[in-house]
Amino acid sequence: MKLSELTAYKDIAVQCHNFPDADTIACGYAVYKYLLFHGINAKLFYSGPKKITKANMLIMIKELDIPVEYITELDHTPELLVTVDCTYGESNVQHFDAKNIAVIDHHICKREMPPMNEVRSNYGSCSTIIYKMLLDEGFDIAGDIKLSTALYYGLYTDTNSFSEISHAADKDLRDFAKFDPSLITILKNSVLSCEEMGIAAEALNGCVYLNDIGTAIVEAKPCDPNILGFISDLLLQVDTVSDCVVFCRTGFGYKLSVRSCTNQINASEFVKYITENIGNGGGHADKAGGMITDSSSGIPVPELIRQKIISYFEDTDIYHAADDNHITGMSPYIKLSVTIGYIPSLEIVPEGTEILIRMLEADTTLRASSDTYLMVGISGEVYPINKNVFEQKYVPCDELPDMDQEYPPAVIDSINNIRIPLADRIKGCTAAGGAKILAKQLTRYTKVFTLWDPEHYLYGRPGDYLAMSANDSKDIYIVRRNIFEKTYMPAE
Ligand SMILES: [Mn+2]
Repeated sequence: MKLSELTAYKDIAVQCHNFPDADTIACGYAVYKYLLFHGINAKLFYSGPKKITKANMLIMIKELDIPVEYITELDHTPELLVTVDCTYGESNVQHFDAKNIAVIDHHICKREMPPMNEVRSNYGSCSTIIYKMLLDEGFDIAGDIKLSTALYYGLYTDTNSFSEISHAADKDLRDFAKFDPSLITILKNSVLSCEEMGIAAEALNGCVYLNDIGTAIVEAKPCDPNILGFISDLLLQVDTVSDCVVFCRTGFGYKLSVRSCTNQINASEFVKYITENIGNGGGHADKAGGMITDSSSGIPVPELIRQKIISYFEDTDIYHAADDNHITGMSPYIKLSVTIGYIPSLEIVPEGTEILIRMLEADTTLRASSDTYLMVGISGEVYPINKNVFEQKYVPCDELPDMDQEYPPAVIDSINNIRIPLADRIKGCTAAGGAKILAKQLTRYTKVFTLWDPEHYLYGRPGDYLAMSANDSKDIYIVRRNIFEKTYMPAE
């Protein structure tokens, strides 16, 4: 959906979820401002059993002049009702009749959606979705410090002070919003109430320590999600705890905060495992967060979380490449010659400029030089390559690579702080095919600590491939299923 589709209507109401948080209020404000810019005076509101009382929310609304109203009924049925950071019909959104519905949300929802919807469940905040939708309309938030501050704070609070950010689009909002720093400082320091500190204390008293696997589990009473991050950061400092999962019920289901201080467990992938098919999650190797929004299995969610934590340890095979791994059942495959992308770094920025490469899952930095080329793989992953190595391994071609990208890669010029999309600059090249490997499809979750990076593991899910160099049985690694199937074929 595009935001401009909303402007076909003139009588519009924008609804935030019940018990509003900063993200839903920021999103409502952004849609309100966008519509106002197009001459439409929308009604911005929230409903539910209770008016906002939290200090940070009251300050945000007052200082940013957000015209949000608390209502229990609408005086007429609007032509269009837009729900932001929530989905029409869900239990955390008070029901109002409307002639047409639009939904903008980042929570996974299995309900049937109205035709007008924009749901990106792997974004850390709904504010990020609206930020990107506004950019797509050429509506630059940089000129509106109040709106920028609102969206920035919406992302900040939904990602546990940015520590649980995973998506590249979230990083764009974090890095490019021109916010009001003194207001953000005030908001950051008025987020918890004395009651919530009591909830933290009570939750810590109820902590379950699974000493054989080094995991601590805590269920807190419903509270501000910031409390979860606070508890999990504290728990990780316990000598016997190497990872922890802290969660509480919210209006949407359950919110989780996960931490790890061991290289055996990547917190982001751990929370993705726990929430797989019932919610969403992500973040970094050490800090991550998630939501469980579907509790239709019949098992109470706290019990489900405990079961998933146990099965995560039981269902995973671990290989250390340096050990002798007697892997059986592998078959020979041949590498195909496929078209991928490349760009000489000097075609993006002048010599010597430090650039940050932003792709879906990670940022990397490098300095532009005549020797440095960027390669763009079939999943949109970007990595640097030395010009000489490039010329030995690849041949430029006229064809352009066929890439399906959820986040088209961009580089950020660190000196000027500008974002440069790469899509139009990518050229095609082909690698010589014919290399042989051995591989087998995984039936279990698998971690591989490779020879070249024993500190971090590669993670494979059932369906992905475990691969081994044909002439070195210690050179083992994981290839994701979609990449494997595009780049290898069974050898005769
Ligand atoms: Mn949100």
